[in-house]
Amino acid sequence: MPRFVTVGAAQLGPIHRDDTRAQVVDRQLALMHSAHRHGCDLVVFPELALTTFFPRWHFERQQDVDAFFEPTMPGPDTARLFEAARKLSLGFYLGYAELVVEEGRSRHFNTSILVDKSGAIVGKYRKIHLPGHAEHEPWRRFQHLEKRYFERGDLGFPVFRASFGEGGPGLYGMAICNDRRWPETYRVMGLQAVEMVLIGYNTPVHNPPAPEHDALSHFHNELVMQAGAYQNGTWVVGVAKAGCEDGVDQIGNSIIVAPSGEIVAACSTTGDELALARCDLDLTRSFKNTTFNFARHREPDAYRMIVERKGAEPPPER
Ligand code: CDV
Repeated sequence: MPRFVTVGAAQLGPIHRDDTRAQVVDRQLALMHSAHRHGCDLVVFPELALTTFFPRWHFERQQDVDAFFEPTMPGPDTARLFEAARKLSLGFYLGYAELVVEEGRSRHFNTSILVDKSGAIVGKYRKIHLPGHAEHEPWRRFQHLEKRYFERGDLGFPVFRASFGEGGPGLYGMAICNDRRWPETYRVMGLQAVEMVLIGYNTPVHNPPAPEHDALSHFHNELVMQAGAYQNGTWVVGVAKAGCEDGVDQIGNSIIVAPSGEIVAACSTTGDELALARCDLDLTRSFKNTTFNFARHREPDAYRMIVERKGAEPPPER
């Protein structure tokens, strides 16, 4: 029996610093209701989907940083999302800033969760590729202090077996924003036979260290997700928090990519918007079983440098 999942890319427009969690959750619920009316089984929200993208500011006091974090999930405001999941029989991916106390130590992660149609958390991922910088750099028009405010994720790139659509469970993975630019992200999940990778992001149009890339931001966004999908024979759903947020323009360009690498649905605004696709999880097979039959064609012995070496080193001069 074919396995179909109708997935909604639930793009959010800007969330400003003064917006409350309750206001944001209201907007997310409106997208969930719309997704339900359109027959979705699963909706994907962006990275850090409950607040403004706070790493753009340098805060002196930790309490000002912690105000953007969720110490519980579900929490007082987000509980309504889990209730809606149950009531509408609609799963969701949500990105948020996670504050957890472990062995008496506060830990901060840039996290996403996968929630099933019964409102249960069935997967968690903590962002591994943290871009930006750790110290205040006043020359920038805005900061990108992810390396200061978050620890590197400690859960690897797990793949979860979960049921959202018709015909049986599928294999789902998660990544967050900058992760989507790295082929290793998709390949580690590809090696677990992933069938759909869910990715939320916040991508400023302007890249302070390399402004010459600004005009290519949509091209690069599509390039990496289309390549990741095709090279691993998987669906990829990339979802933005878009528009002019607290004075910084962020790209939209939320897309759903088929295992062929083709974009099959896309948002066209930079506001709250839903793009959706009915995804046949078994479309992955013709890629996983032929060109990208890993067991047959990969040559891991020739790739050792990928895990043994971190930075690029030119060969010695003769
Ligand atoms: N939130 C992000 O990870 N943003 C990065 C920016 C800084 C380049 C991205 O890769 O989109």
